[in-house]
Amino acid sequence: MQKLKNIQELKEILNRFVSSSKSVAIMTHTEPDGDGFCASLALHRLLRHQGIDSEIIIDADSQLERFKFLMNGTKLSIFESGNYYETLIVLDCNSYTLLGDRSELLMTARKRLVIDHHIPSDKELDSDYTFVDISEVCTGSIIYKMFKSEIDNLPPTEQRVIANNLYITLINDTNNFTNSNTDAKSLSLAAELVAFGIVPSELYKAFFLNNTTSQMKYLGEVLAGMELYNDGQILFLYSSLDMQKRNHLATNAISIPRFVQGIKGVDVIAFLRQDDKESYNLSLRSDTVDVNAIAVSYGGGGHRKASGAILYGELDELKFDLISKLKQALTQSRNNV
Ligand SMILES: [Mn+2]
Repeated sequence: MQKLKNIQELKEILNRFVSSSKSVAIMTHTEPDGDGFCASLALHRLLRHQGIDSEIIIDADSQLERFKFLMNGTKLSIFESGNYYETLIVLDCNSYTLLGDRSELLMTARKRLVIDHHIPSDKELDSDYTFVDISEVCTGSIIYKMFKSEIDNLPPTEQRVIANNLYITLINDTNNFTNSNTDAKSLSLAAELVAFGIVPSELYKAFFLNNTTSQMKYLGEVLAGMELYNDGQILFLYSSLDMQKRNHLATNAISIPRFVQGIKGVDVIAFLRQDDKESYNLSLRSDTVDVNAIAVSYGGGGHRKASGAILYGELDELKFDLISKLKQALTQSRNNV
């Protein structure tokens, strides 16, 4: 695997791969978010303008309802075992756990390229080329830098379609410019995208506020079960399969941690969501503790301040282990000050 050092190198490899391939597939992590999925939509569209047909490969159970207003007729391909693509581009993901069954496509593809901004784990994806820049605010920002001049030369309506997608990647990963990765660079990118004629207030409403009443009821149930540990420094939230069923929701219908960020006195947020009898999805958020390290200890990962993992086992044991790890991390971070 060769690591690409800059956007120029990345663009050269991408162009070489797509222009010499009979089939090109794009994919992102499971439970697609506004960054991975909308970066895929943008790349797919930009390639089409270069005369390259590509397919966005999703899992059969992907929840993509909230991205509908951004699709503009883009057809998605549902993964089937045995499918083959000559070129495979993986966005916003560099881990087998987060790729799930679609990892299989990496084994047969002839040209593989990974583009990501997460902290690399010790088990990175097997790829021919990898571009990882953890200083990038979102994967959409990397796509924008690669295709800036092409976007400038598109007709205004097309510019807006792509800018809408890229703006979502940005507000997803900055939590609408409230996370600590909000800085001059990310705001400049926002300004450049808005200059194409997109409307930030509409995109914010459509992407962040557009929850259904069932989703809000479910959120209420999860919030009502809030538990605090370590003198209120650790905020623990839990969602059972029953809560989702009662509210007729699919697993990742709403992002919960967003709603409890910034609570007074809280240093770490842990959200444990039951996905199966003995399988749980963990989301961690913190400004003081390196939650990537904790997620890595469970085979997951992400960013220093936001990360996740999948946990298997019995709830009480998992919870006890998690809270102990978080307490330890808090003690360590206090000692380092
Ligand atoms: Mn991202």
